[in-house]
Amino acid sequence: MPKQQQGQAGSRPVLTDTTTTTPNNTSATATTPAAGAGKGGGHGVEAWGEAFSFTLIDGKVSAGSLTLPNGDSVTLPTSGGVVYAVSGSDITATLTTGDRVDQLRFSDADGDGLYNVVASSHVNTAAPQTNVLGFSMREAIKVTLDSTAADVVAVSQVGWNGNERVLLSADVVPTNTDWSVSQGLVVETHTLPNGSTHWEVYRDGNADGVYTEVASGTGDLIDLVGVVAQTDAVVASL
Ligand SMILES: [Ca+2]
Ligand SMILES: [Ca+2]
Repeated sequence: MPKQQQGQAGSRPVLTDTTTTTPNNTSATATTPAAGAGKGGGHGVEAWGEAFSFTLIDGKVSAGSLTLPNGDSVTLPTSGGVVYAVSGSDITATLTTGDRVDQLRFSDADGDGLYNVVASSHVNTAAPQTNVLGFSMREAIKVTLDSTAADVVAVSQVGWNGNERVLLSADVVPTNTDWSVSQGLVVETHTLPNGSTHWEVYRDGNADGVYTEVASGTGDLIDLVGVVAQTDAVVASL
């Protein structure tokens, strides 16, 4: 496995998708958001390493930049809906649009003024999009919980056409994927060989046993109470 380091020019911050111009050396995957990007899809953000700088005035972010591997500097958006919050050595950038909330958390743990991305997330706050036949196109899984609803016993991925693929059962036990339940949500966590994590959160708002993906990200798991609140408005569609 090649190391995921500076060379991944195709990966850039999710938050720049809608608010900045595309860096001149991005590749075909440049606009791929963490959303539904598949296994490991969000790790590109972390792959930049300590490449982010911020200017703080009175404890607030007034400017930010990303230094590309070739030395060029890309200005990070500080308007257009992106909101920065500073907490200790962490800076969180949040972009809220009509159908999703994207967040990146930067950290400068060693205090050298350069930040890396330690977590990313996005929450789908709208009802799933449907295809021409009216079926949901959002990822959905059929989940069996144990008798106390405290643990996940079985999971299968269900397509709108009725196809099912077993992801977890007595016979199918993936070694790099953990399933858990919390706040009534089902959480799938993949751990890569390098120790980084990618997670997805599912909610069964209409209690039909099929959980719809409502959030995904990398690094520390998102606050699940917040995910519940952010998806309550469309709970019947999940
Ligand atoms: Ca640093
Ligand atoms: Ca459901």
